[in-house]
Amino acid sequence: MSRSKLISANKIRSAFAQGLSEMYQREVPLYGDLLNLVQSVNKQVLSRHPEIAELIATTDSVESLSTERHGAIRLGSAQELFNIRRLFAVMDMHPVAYYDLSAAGLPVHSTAFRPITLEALKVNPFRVFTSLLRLDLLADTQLREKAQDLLAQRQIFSPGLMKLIEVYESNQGLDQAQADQFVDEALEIFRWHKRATVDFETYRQFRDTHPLVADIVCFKGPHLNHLTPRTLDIVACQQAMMEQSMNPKENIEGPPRRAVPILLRQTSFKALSEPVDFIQADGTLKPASHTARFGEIEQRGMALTPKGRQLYDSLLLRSQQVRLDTENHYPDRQDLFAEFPDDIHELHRQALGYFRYQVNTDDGTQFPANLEDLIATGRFNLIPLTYEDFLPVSAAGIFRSNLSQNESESFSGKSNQPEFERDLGCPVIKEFDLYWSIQQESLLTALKSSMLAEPECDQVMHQFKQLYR
Ligand code: OOG
Ligand code: NI
Repeated sequence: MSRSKLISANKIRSAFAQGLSEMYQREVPLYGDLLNLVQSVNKQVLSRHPEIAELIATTDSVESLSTERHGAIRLGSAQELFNIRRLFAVMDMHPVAYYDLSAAGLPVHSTAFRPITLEALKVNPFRVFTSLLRLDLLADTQLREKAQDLLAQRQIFSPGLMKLIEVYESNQGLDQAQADQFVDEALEIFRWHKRATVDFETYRQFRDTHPLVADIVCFKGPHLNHLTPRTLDIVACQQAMMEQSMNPKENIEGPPRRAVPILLRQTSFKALSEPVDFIQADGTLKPASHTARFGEIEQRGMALTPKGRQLYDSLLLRSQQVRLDTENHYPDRQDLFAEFPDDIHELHRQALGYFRYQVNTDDGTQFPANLEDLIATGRFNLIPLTYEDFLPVSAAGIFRSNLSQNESESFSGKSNQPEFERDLGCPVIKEFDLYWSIQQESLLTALKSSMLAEPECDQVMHQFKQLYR
């Protein structure tokens, strides 16, 4: 096959994300309303702050500002996880980070499939938060076996789709017709099925164990459970969701509002109760309902280093303590987070966040052979790297406010990354390594165009490595 006919993975990912968005808007009309709300808030922000549009254009495009940034599914078996990795690879989406949700009492562990280069992220950053059920955490052996049987019987990948994945793996690409068919068949995996694969009593047993277990094992496939567009003002969106009676969750997950936004802030409208038909032993259908699907929004800030993340986690823990002590759902976290530096230069000086260095060649002064001075003199501009991953505490908050009932069981297990990676078929990529490499690469490029001599460049690189280890 001639390579020129191959379609770029970025294009396939964009078509897939677009297809998912259209399908989900048809399936969950309230999600379409949320998209409109986000678009209109984003428009208002841009008209009030034209400088934001300029900033966005450096890492993203203003036209695709309000399109989806992520979605989420929950898988049932090792085989499903293994094949979904192969499927996402076709779209240049790779498993980054391991999230242990058992720490939050949920019987799943997760990763996110996402593009990993700045170029691919800029074209379309769409990613899928993907969880795998941990049957090993179910105490009831009979139920566990029943779940295993049900999951073994279902086939979420069509034979045609598996064929296309194999074609991709041997040719390192798909042509236009193959890519179109791939997107169509991949979308089927994420589709909602109104008819459950079990009778109501079986569903109820699983739901009583944990609503997540029922959501995963009682259906024909791992229906998409939410999509998430990007907002420029999450507080305004939360307010608008309230005004439009969209039933948003009570609080915004993640850090408070800051001058230099960090990590990820998220909120959602709560999951809807939707009609489902259960197939009874006598072959009749029993109409009932199931609660799983919702619509979410996100606002991303700067990626933090392990040191920055540690500081964030400790402040978050403290704010949760305050919330418990005062029984206040809305403690003023702005105060608590005051300890976290909120100035770009300070964040760099303390190596709390990741950046790109951008050379400023405008003025003719010397380039100092020192990283600090290069920044202080304005020869190097600091551009924060956007956080492209997820936050387990926030994810648990999102999961929890979207379950139909209070969990009847809390699953405490050990984190089991080795098992997850065995099921996945490869190790997950370490998110910190990705950010670090992007920063280092940008420093190399900046130094090359800096007119500094080679030993001086080496010295600056050494200083960077000392600072960011
Ligand atoms: C995934 C929840 C995690 C997020 O944005 O943190 C997530 C789920 O409910 O399956 O999507
Ligand atoms: Ni989400």
